[in-house]
Amino acid sequence: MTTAGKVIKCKAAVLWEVNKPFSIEEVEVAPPKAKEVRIKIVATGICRSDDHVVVGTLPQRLPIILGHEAAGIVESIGEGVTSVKPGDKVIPLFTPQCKECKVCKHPNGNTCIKNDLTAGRCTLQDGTTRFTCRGKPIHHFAATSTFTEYTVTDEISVVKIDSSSPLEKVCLMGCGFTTGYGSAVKVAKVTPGSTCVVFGLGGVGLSVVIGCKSAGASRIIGVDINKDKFAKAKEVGATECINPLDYKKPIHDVLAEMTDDGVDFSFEVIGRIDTITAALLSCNKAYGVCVIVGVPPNAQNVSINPMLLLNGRTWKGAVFGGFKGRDDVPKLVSDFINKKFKLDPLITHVSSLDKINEGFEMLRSGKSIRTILTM
Ligand code: COD
Ligand code: ZN
Repeated sequence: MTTAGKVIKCKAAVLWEVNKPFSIEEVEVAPPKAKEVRIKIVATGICRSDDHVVVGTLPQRLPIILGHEAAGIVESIGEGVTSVKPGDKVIPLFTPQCKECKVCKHPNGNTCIKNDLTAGRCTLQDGTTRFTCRGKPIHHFAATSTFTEYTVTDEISVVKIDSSSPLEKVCLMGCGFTTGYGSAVKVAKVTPGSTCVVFGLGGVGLSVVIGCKSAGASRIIGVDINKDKFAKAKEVGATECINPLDYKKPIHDVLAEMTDDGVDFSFEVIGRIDTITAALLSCNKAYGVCVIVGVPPNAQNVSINPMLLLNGRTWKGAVFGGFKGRDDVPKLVSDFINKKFKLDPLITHVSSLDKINEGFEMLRSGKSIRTILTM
């Protein structure tokens, strides 16, 4: 029996209030309107940014269905949708690609003006939601909302991927992997033989390490205050790892000594003011490139002496690894299928949507890299 055109009742994890656990609810998912796509979510990862909403440091409109790192299968499409069809394997995109705005038309821009991360409307493009629970409309997160068996996205926020893709792995291409890997290969443009330092060895930081390695860096130094992250970092390509808590000196001084005056490429993948400054100071003052991947909660400001840049350093930042979602994600998925890199080391836990709260606890305690929830 076809579900197209009908409301689908399914299970979803709803966040009703900040600092409260998710509640597993039956939700109603309305059919897609014009230029929208309804997707059966197969697998979704838990990312730190979802937790930022739970703890209130990334304010969103509540109640909401979070989740933005997923893969699924198109269930039905609205009028005028041409890029995907029912049965296609897809990845929802928290950074859309409308292909019409000034940013999309620029070869180097990827933050499409239609993204909801900065707009914060927590709806689809038409300003309304497709979720209802207990008679109330439920908001969308970053136009993706993947902690649910079915979701609806705008066509600009979804991309078709290879039909042979293992969805329970390539879901990581929806955020963590792409964000980290692209920060190294596309944003920093890491060069063969270079020295890199990565601050923060969570799922995104490890993906930066994978990117540095695949770009041919000869030395990749991982920095984390949790030494339990070091084994995994070395498994994916870090040549050495250091813990700032083991040193009396500032960590950028330690790195300067280790690397004869600073690395070629440094990455901040934590989202803290102090480590953003340390990462900038860790790259060589004449030619170093520092990329900010993490964002400090509540829009805190960083203050620096302009002299830090005057000698020639480059300071950059990007979301989603600088990649254009609809153009680049299918290519990354193909690279994965062709064994250019592995995703398995990033997946430490596999669980079900019902166990979402345990999955978040695991992230908060530092025990997991990525927990994948399967539906
Ligand atoms: N010094 C060194 N390491 C530290 C410190 C510190 N002071 N504090 C924490 N760490 C380590 C932790 O032990 C942990 O290993 C790592 O830093 C952080 O990892 P996770 O698992 O918490 O986070 P990730 O890898 O899932 O995500 C990190 C981001 C920085 C990408 C994320 O939190 C963020 O800031 N996102 C906003 C930017 C963005 O691109 N958003 C779009 C959707 S995600
Ligand atoms: Zn994320």
